[in-house]
Formats: sequence, C-alpha cells, structure tokens
Amino acid sequence: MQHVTDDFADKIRAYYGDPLDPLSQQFMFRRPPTIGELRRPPQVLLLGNHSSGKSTFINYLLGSEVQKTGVAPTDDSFTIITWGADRADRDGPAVVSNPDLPYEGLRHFGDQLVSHIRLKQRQADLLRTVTLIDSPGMIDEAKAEGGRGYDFPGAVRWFAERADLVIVFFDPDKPGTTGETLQVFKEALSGIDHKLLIVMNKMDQFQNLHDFARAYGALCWNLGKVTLRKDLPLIYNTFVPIAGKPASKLPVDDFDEARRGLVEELRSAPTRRLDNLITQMQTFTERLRLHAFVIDGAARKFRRIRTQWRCALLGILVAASAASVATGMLIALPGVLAVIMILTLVVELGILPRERKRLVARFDDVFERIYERELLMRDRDMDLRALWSQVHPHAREVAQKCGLQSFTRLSRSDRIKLNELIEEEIPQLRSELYGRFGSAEARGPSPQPRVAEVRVAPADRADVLVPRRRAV
Ligand SMILES: Nc1nc2c(ncn2[C@@H]2O[C@H](COP(=O)(O)OP(=O)(O)OP(=O)(O)O)[C@@H](O)[C@H]2O)c(=O)[nH]1
Ligand SMILES: [Mg+2]
Repeated sequence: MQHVTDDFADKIRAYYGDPLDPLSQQFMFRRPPTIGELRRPPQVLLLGNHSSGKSTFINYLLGSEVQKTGVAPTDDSFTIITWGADRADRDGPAVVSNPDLPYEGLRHFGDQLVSHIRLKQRQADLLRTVTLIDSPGMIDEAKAEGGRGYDFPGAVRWFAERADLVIVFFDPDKPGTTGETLQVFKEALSGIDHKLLIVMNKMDQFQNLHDFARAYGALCWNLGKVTLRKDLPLIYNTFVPIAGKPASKLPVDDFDEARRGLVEELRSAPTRRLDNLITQMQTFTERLRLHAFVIDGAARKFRRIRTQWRCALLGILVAASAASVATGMLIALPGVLAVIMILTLVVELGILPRERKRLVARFDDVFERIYERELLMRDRDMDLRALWSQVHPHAREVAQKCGLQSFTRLSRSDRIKLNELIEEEIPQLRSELYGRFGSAEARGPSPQPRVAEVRVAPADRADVLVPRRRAV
C-alpha cells in the first residue's frame, strides 16, 4: 500500500517538475506546492464553535489526554498533532521555520498567528497515518482582524485547503452559524465542500426528541444560508462517551453508529489525500492554462502591433532615403532621419506602451476571443466564466507589472502538454487511483459528494473546457 501511495505521489511530483513549474514561472502564475507540501502526511482539520467538543473528540480518537478540554473557550491556537516516536511539543516559530514540515507558508500570516501555532508529537497509532489539527474555538461575534490579531478566516482557509478532511463541530447550545462561524463558512470553506463533514455533537445532552428536532432544524436552516449547495450535507449526529456525564435520554445506537462512520471517514484520509492531490494539481493546471493562454494571446497581439509599427517606420525610412537619393536631395537626408527618429520615439515611448495598457485592460476580450466556441455551449460557459473570474485579477496584475513584452512565447509543444494533461493524463491518473484502491475506498464510504464528482462551489468550479480550436 505504502509503495503504491509513494508511486502516485512521485508521478504527481513529476508533473509539477515538468511542465507545470517551468510554465508557472514563465507566466508568473503562482508557486506550485513545495516538496514538503506534496509529501505531507494526510491531514484532518477540526473546526467548530468553542466548547463544541473538538479537543474531546481528538482525545477520544487518540485514547489519551493530548488536548486540554473545558467549558470555557479553551484553545486559542492551531495545534498540529502528529506522529513521533518521542513525545515532543514545539512552538510556532520552530514549526514554520522547519523546511521538513509543510507549514512554512503560514509565516505569511504574521507573527501573531505563528505564536498561535503548536505542534505535538505523540505515539498514538492513528497518527501514523493521519495528522490531526485542532483549532481555536469559533466565537459568536466575528472579530475584525484586530480581534485575534491575525487573519483567522485566511488561516483557516490555508489549513482547510491542505487538509484531506475538514470536520466542523456544532453543539446543541450553538447550532447556529453566526458570527465567526458564518464568516469562516463564507470566506474559508467555500469550494471545499467535497471534504467537509458536519457534526452535531453532544447528542447525549438532549433531554427529549423535541429539543433535538429544534436544534437540528436550526442547524440545517443556518447551514442552508451559508453553503452554496442545493442539497444539505450529511450531518453526523453523535457524542463522545465521557465517564461521569449523565446518560443520554435518547436512544444512542444511531449516535454510536454515526461516530463509527466519522472515525471510518477519518481513517480513509490517506487515500483521500491522493485524490485531493490530484484534484489540487488539476485545479492548478486548469488555472495555469487559462492564465497562460490569455496572457500569451494578448502578448502575441502586442507583438503583432509592435511589428506592424516597426515595419511601417522602416518602410518610411527606406522610402524617404530612396526618394532623397533618387531626387539628388541628399542634403535633406539628415532631416528625414531626424523626423524618423522622432517618430520612433513617439511609437516606442507613446503608442506601444499605450497599446500594452489597452490590451491588458481588455483581457476579457482576449478571453472571449480565445474561448469563443466553448462560451457558446450552455453549462460549460458558466464553468469557464467562473474559472476566469478567479484567474483574471492575478493575470492582469502580472501583465500590468511586468509588461506583455516580457513574457516569452508559449510554445506549441507546451500548449499540447497542458491540454493533454487536463484532458487525458490527469483523468487517467485518477482512474488508475480508483483502480488500485477501489473507487469506494478512494472516495470514502459516505453518501456525500466526493472529490471527483464535485468541485462544488462556483468559486472553485475548475472542470473547464479546452480551447481546442486555438489550443494547438
Ligand atoms: N455531554 C457531552 N459533553 C461533551 C461532549 N464532548 C465534549 N464535551 C464537554 O464539552 C466541554 C468542551 O469540550 P472541548 O473538547 O474542550 O471543546 P472544544 O471544542 O475543544 O472547545 P475550545 O477548545 O474552547 O474551542 C468539555 O467540558 C467536555 O467535557 C459530548 O459529546 N457530550
Ligand atoms: Mg479545544
């Protein structure tokens, strides 16, 4: 099993090595995942209101008191709990500056976040295959950035994008998605529904069915407002058995079953990880292709315009010189040359920079032109436009800052490589993965939509078309 997993991870790494990383650099797209990120162990992120039972659930999974628990807000840190032969605890600065760990990217969020990161190495068996990340409990009132001192939704998104499973806990006291939870759902969890599990915890606290129905209804109602899905996600109604707590007044068999299902999902994280890595590469490639095609399209147009102007200037120079020689008015030649020099300066310093700016401002037109056929197809046009809306701010920014003339031409073979990767090789890699592990295992056992089927929220709809006609 391990060597198959390594085999897939190697293949994915090889695609980033060539062609994705060089093309990404050529078009200043974005940094591909680092080796550390690609090699990272499967990760599960636990989110939820404060006191919803995240840390208690972690302790239950690991069979020991790794995390502190309590009714008041207990955790204000992201705690990475990972396997280690020796028990060790590390602080944020040591975690984010260790190149062997995949957390260097967190440095961008500033010292305040870094000081709220911990890493705990423990010997629990489950940690051999999965790393758990406990998070600060979310509070009712969304605090502005100054409240926590760092961009909390941004940090959650960072962890969530790299997690293979994100579990969001609610409890009977706070089944609503208000304040910070609402903010996190909107800003940090959109587009990752395929790996999101919702848990209604502490079911043993309900006194009767009526209370349960009210809390469950409130949760569904609130989730409906923040998730962009048409259907409601599956909700795991469960609790963690705690010695000394009063027994549940409701029958617990179903709640126990849901807990087993949840643990099962957690154990499938290693195979999910490969699926997620493939999805991550697919999204990266599709965005890179759109980014590169549009910049290259505009750069080609610019080069054509520049060549036309330069040819025109050369033509004038040749014609004027020939006329001076033919008419014997050689004395006029320096004057002609001076005029052409002025014209050249006007073109190079005035007209061409203006053209460059105009082309960048009209990236939408370039996009429409390149994909004009695909945009006529119903359904597909929405996907393509959604993808473009995510790609174009960065494409425009790099084109403005670097200038269209600075991008080397996208070669025909690179176009073919990108198209083949998206159309053939990535789907092939995914079906190979399902073939090796069995689709049920690779995609997890629950009835929720999975990675391959859903790249859900419009913000992340990446299953895009190929600009076949102009692609090669
Ligand atoms: N009855 C019952 N109590 C629970 C359950 N899970 C957790 N608790 C209790 O709820 C309280 C809060 O649990 P924690 O695990 O600390 O919650 P948390 O989500 O980590 O809270 P923060 O760290 O503040 O975000 C503790 O007193 C736990 O004993 C449960 O399933 N049933
Ligand atoms: Mg906690």
